[in-house]
Formats: sequence, structure tokens, C-alpha cells
Amino acid sequence: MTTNLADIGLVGLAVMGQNLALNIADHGYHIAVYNRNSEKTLDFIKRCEHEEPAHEHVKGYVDMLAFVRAIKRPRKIVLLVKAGAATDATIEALLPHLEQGDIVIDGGNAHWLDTIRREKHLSSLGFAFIGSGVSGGETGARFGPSLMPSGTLEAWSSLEPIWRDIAAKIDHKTGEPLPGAAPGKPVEGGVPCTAYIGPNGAGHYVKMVHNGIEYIDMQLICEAYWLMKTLLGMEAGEIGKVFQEWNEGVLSSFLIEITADILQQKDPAGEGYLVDKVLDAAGQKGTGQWTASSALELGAPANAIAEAVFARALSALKDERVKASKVLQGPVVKLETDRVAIIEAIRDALYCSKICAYAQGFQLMAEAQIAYAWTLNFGAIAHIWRGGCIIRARFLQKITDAYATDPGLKNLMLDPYFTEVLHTGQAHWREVIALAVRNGIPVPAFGSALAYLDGYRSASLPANLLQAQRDYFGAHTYERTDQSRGRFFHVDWPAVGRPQSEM
Ligand code: 2AM
Repeated sequence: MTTNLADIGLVGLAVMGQNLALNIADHGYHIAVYNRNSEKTLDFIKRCEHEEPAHEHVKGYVDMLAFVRAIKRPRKIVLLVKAGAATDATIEALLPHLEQGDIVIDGGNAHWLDTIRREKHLSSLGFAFIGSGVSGGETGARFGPSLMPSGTLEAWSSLEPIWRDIAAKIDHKTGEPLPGAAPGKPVEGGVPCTAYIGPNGAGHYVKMVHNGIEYIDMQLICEAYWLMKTLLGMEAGEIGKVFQEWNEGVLSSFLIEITADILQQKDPAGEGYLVDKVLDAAGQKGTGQWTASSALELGAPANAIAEAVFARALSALKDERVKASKVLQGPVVKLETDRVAIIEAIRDALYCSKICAYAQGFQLMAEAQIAYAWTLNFGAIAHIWRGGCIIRARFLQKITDAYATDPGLKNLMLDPYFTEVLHTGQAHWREVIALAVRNGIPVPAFGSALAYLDGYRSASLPANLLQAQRDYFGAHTYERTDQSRGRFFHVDWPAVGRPQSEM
């Protein structure tokens, strides 16, 4: 009797939901699908019958009760609906049909505090809730995403086999992502890009930090491109070839690879390169801003990640910038002629900045795990990001290695490999930033990443003056360098001849 029941259910048949359902079906699981608007369900089933080899594994339902009843207990029901109110509405609609022990899995881009709230609510009713980050866009969902699940261990053990099967895979021997699957032909073997992240909102938090890192990764690449264009006068296609070359080395990553493609793309609607016709006003959906806000709230110095969000915001002021460009003056860019040397310097600047950006992302997660009582496995997180997701990159293996060597590592920059890269690359990095500043070319991400390194490696910072200022106008007290930490003093400023009191 139970053999007719689906192994798993999925609600939300926009592209991500459809693709994840097909990925699950490709792995031999029977899946029941449902969408609020039933036309989408019927269309999807038609598409499956015509195009998908595993279509007999997918069954569509237009009635929610029938959908829920078609799933094996304890039920696993994946939601891929719009994050926010739609997720709450879908959960509320499902609740009357669920039975004790059933598991709801939110694969949307939920805010981690919503996930914490939903997990608490559902577990109080006797259901389980897993918040799972899903990264890799439409292709990832179809052929192997990077998956960041969190919830109770019991719920995870029930979902784990399916999540491991559908995730992107890493080659055991080379550590490289295994080549993509095809419809009906999932990747065999390999280490899956998923692992238990922690309780309640941990998975969505880690996914959010992934997106914050994605913002800075993209911005850094854009700055490298912009320097080659403005400072070296290179054409998009030539710059694309440089990125193609970089993709063979330590910078090898999905974002570098697609940048090489994008820059070499000719405009299908006219002359020249397409990128030169794309309007320079960036959009954003909010996860970068969430990451920066969380860093501000937790007091974690993720300045480069925040800078990437601000860079998008500044770019979006296109009309204002066009007007300001006619009013506000800066230096005239002096074209540099030593292309080979400067390209090499830009590459070093990019790699060093990237290391700082990731150091910030991991430092932020380290703060978050304290604030939310999680125990995160940073090496495992870097491994999960190794394949499937947008920031997948060869160098993530170095992060996994760093945490394997020292699980208590305070900051990635202190791992010997990364320290060495920063030592050898920083002269170039500083030179590139200096050149940019001299020529009035904005490099906010390169610059803030370097400020992070310089700040972090400084035993002394001018915060002594800052703390004195705070004491001056607000009696906020200060500690003394010649006394033990934790003793706080105050003077009535100006303090000439006045006693200092310990507070
Ligand atoms: P729809 O096709 O019925 O609009 C992405 O938008 C997915 O989220 C779609 O499957 C969409 O369903 C679903 N969705 C959006 N808003 C929703 C809501 N308020 N309640 C339930 N599902 C919703």
C-alpha cells in the first residue's frame, strides 16, 4: 500500500521548485508536487511528460489535502515559495493537514530570524522544521545545488539521504566539482555539497553569508575589470581573456569563469561587446544587506562585505552620477603602459582582497554562532560551497584545509597558507590601490579589504584617542595601557591637575 506513496512532497512550482523536483525525481525518488495556482502544476506535469526521463516519478496535485495524503509518513514537504509572507501563508495552509512528526523544509531564501521563529512554532505543534539554504540558481537546483540545512538532528537524519543525493558532488581525489549531470543522468559518486549546519536558523544564516560573500566576490571582480579597462585601456574581449587565464590558477571559480564569458560576448544586437551596452546600475534582492546589517548588529568587522552592498547602492544612482560627473572634478586618468606587470598586480590585489573578504564572512559566522548558540563547522561550510553554489571556487579547499589543521582558527588570515599569500601579494595590492587613488578610479572593495588587513594586523590603533573623546563628552570611561584590563577610569576633562577616578 505504502509503495504508492511519494517519498517527498514539494510546494512551489516556480523555476527553482520545478528544477529541484526534477533533480529529486532523477535520483529515483517519487515526488508529489503542488502549487497554489494549479495551472502551474498542470503545466509542469505536462512538461515532465514531454521532456523529462524521470517524469513517472513526479505526480502533481491540485488539492492540498490530496497532495499531503500522497506522501509517505513522516512526511517531508519542501517549500520553494517566495520568501516572507508567502512562506508563512503556505505553512498555515499546510498545518491542518499535517500529522505529528511530519517535516516541513523551507528551501527559500528566508531570513534566519524567520526560520528561528517558524522552527519554534512548528516544533511546539509537534512538527519538525528544517530551514535549508539552497544555492546555485536554476541550474544548481536542477543538477546539483549546494545545500545548507538546519533543524533538529532527528529531522535532518530523515531528509539527509535525499539531500545528499541531489546536492552537487566533489571528486574524492581531485577535490574538484564533478562535471554536471544531465536530465535523467544524475552524477554518480563524489562527496556531496551538503552537511548538517546546526539548529533552527543556522542554515539560512550560512546561506545569507554565502550571498554576502557573493556580493563582495562580484564587486572585487568588477573592480579588477574596471582597472584594466580604465587604467590600461583594454577592450572587454581582451580583459575576458585575462580572466580566462586567471581561471586556470588559484582564482579558478564559477564567477571568474562566467566573467571571462561575459566579457568576450559580442553584442548580438549591434557592434562591439555586450557588456559595454549593459547599464551600470546594479540591483539587489536584500541578502547582501541582511549580511551587512547582521555584521553591524553583532559588531563583526565585515567592512568589505558591507562596502559591496554600498557599491551597488552608489551604482544605482545612475542619473545623479551622470549629473555629478559634470560638476565634481578629479584627476585625469593617465593610461599605464606596462600592461603585463599591472595585470599581474591586479590579480594579486584580487586574490588578497578575496582572502580578506572570506575572512570577514567566516569571522561573522563565528560571531553569529555565539549570539545564536550554534556550533558551526567552518571547514564543512567551506566544503559545501566548493560545488553547486555561485561562490564555488578552488580556493575554498584551502579554507577547509585551514580549519582541518586548526579547528580553533581565529581568523583565516592567520592560517599559514593565507598569511603567505597576503605577504607575497600585498606590495602589488597596495600599488594597485595607490594607482587607482592617484587616478581617481573607485576601488572601494579592494580598499576596504586592505584596511581590514591593516587594521587586524595593528597591535595599536587610534582608538585610544577615540576612547578619550568618549570619556571627554560622555564620561564613558577608558582603560589604561599601564593597568590590567577591566579597570575603568574617568577624568573631568580638561584634566590638568584634576584627579583621575576609577569607575
Ligand atoms: P503561485 O504560482 O500560485 O503564484 C514563487 O513565486 C512561488 O511562490 C510560486 O510557486 C508562487 O505560487 C508561490 N507564492 C507566492 N506568493 C504566495 C502566497 N502568498 N501563498 C502561497 N504561495 C505563494
